[in-house]
Amino acid sequence: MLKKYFYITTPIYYASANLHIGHAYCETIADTLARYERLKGNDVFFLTGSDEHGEKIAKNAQANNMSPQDFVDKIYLNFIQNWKEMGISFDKFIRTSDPKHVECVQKVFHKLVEQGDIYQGNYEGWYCTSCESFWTESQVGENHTCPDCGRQVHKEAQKAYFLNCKKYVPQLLEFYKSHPDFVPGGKLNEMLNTFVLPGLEDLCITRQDVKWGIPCLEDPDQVIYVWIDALLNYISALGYLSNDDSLFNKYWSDQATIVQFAGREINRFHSIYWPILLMALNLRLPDTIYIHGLLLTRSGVKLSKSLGNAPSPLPLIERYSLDALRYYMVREIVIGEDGTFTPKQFIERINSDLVNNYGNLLNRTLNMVKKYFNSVVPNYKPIDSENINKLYSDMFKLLDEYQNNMDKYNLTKGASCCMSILDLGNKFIEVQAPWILAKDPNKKDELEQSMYALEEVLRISSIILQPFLVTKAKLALEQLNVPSSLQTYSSIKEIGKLSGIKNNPPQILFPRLDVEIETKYLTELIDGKNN
Ligand code: ME8
Repeated sequence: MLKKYFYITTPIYYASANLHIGHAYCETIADTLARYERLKGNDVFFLTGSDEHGEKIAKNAQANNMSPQDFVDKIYLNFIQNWKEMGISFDKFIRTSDPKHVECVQKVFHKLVEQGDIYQGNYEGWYCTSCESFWTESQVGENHTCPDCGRQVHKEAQKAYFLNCKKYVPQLLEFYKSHPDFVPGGKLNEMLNTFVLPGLEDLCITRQDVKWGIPCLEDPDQVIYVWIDALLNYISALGYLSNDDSLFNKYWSDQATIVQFAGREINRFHSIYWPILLMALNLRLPDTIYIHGLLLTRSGVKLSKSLGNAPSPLPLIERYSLDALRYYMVREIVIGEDGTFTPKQFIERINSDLVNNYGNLLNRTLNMVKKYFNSVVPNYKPIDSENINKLYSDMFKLLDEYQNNMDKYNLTKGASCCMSILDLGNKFIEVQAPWILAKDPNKKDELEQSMYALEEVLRISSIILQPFLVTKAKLALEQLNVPSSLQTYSSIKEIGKLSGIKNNPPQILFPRLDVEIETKYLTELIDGKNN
């Protein structure tokens, strides 16, 4: 298979508080894709980081009696720790207070001033301090509230620099038209209808009274708007405009597939201003900006650090395992849509998919192979058995379906295809009833090939479950004792090579959860945070 280059990014997280399960969701889906592409043998560069400037962060630092830099240095360590515990396999963590990033942003600013895309003017408008966003009269409506967070906005007037967005609207519209999958799932329409088609305003990209930000070298009174600073992380992280731009040339090139994830509340910045910035810099645009949904409380409010209603993922990992939490997020929360972390659903999903479907199939298969064949996988040979042949052909169909879905970033359906393959295995056991075959010497071949087929079902499903179950799928492959050459994606359809392998002793992958006890525990944990 031809190796492809993938550049996958998550938004960078505001360094203002502890991470919560909403952030963990965003990071998990991007990480799942990164692991899937690596599994396929592709060359992936996966970026995440922290957004460390702006008024909000300066205020938080002050409230903690710290300098902004000391404050973000501490938060950054906390982020790294959290992502390690979540199994996030990033290749680089970018910080916007990194001098290399600062230099890149200043160079971009200068370049755009030189070429006339940034100009000086006066800004008067409605400002939301919490979102650090300016809004127009029509956007704030009669009640003067922020369209993003609903908080009260106030009027601000100041000398400022503007990005000439209007100039790029025709090019932007042309790009949207010729790249219908740029922002998939119909997520572009709202942006088009609300912001672009009514007449996009030029964006105010400096702030006069904010001190904690990247200084604007053209004007010592100003700092660069936090969103311009933040968006540029995606290319500064690769060394754009630096002495070493080798990563940039590799991953921001036409040979790479660029996939960027962002939550729906920051869609506007990613699908409008980010492309405009790239167009102004004469750089290629990403292949896909994937706008994901948000985790909400049961009363429909966004889980958010500023509202203080969001639990940390860490106690959930400690009690239920990393894989259980990651799997639930990808499988249960339909990608692209909003979702709610629901205790009972969580427990039931883990029990039905991971304990019953996966863990049980593994356990039953290993025990039967132990009982009938002393744990040695029988030799493979094709036989004329309708059930066995159907099992293989149904499994191959699902494997193609898995790949089609994963290639379109439909991770929820990808996970569900893995479960359907395991379902096939479980139903096959019921239909074949190996315990009956074992009593009939004429059915020796059928018994051997049934056990052989189950070993393949488990090998194949464990390989493709790895992007979701980052530790347990590997453990299953170890219990099966699959050689590493047969754990690869390229070997996935190579049926027949497990003959003679001795399975290792079975061990429980996922312990069964008591629905009542665990639902109560989780409800208390979440209700402590949630209303
Ligand atoms: O937006 N459910 O930072 P952030 C799902 N720094 N995803 C959620 C969520 C929830 N309840 N709450 C937050 C920022 N997120 C900027 C980004 S990028 C150049 C700058 C997601 O810390 C949110 O949608 O508020 C976003 O994608 C990410 O977490 C970071 O949010």
